[in-house]
Amino acid sequence: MERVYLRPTAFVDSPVGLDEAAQRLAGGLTWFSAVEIIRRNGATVTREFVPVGDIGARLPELGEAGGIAWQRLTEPRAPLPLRERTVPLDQPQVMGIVNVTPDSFSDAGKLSEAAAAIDAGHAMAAAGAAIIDVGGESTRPGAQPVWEGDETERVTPVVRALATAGTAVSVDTRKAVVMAVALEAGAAMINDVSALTFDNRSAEVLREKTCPVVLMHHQGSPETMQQNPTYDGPVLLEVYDWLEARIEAAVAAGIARDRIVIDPGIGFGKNVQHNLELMNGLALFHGLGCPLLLGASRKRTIGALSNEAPPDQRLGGSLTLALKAAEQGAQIIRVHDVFETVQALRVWRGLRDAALTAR
Ligand code: 9MG
Repeated sequence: MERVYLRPTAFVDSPVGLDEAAQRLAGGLTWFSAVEIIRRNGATVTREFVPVGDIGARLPELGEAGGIAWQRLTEPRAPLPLRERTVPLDQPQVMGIVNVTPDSFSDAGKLSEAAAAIDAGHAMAAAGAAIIDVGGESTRPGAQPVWEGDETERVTPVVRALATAGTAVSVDTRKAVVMAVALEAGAAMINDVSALTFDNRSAEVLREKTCPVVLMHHQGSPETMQQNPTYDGPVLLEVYDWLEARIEAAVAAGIARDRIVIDPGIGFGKNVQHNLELMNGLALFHGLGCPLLLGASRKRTIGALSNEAPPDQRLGGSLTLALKAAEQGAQIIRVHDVFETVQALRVWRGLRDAALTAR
């Protein structure tokens, strides 16, 4: 059976003077003037570039799925409700990464790790992060799983302290127990890199709540995912279909679609070429109708393209990918270097505002 995908492309600085020739992407700060219509039938994939002004006439032949994708590409995303905060999604927002992973097993070590994580979270919020993502289990390639009791013990004090200070906190976990305890402690959002596939009790926990949840694409588990990842077809379409299926599964489990944030999962079961293809094609994912989160900060692809620079020397590449994501309408960008990313996005936004007003 043929599948149709619509990828917004040919981004323009401003729609002024273009009338119907440019469309605003998902109510954000970018406009696109062409669509790549991708058709996939088994192993056959065809691609065609169509000006936005001609899409209306082409919709009947694109079927119901094409019509729905077109509507989703162009309708604004609602602001993200995060307890007492509401984060607007008409511009890219920064999510700061706070890892609470121990290097000591003494009680003093645990306390100082929590204190350092809390300080880091406050500093990121002050630097302009709209959300702080707190994680107690590393999901890096090769990382070993952590017992849920340890993970809960690591993240809970950090979540409680940041939430009490009025910060919107997300919790990066694959485990239902950790989700439940963190939400009780004040977390406003769940970031599950397994997209609710790791723990079959997660959907049950989330069904009873109203918080947003990130469903991220991955292939394999952190221990093995980077051992020669392969895909049956174009990675962009494979990830799109997988995310669509996970959205449907979450909705069927009682999690409303408007609570779901999607993420293509850069580096999770992907080689460098896969990651770059996903970055180049990111705007496609708006066709799923959910806010789009992108996490590429300090990832290996950057090292691979810069003489194997270590993670702490990947700021330039991280900023490049953050801007690439913003350019394609990603609503949430997950980063380590909050101050620098916020600054980059503010300058990017200044450029866009100037393009809108200069005539
Ligand atoms: C926890 N974590 C590590 N990388 C990530 C990414 O790219 N996206 C999300 N949502 N979480 C991530």
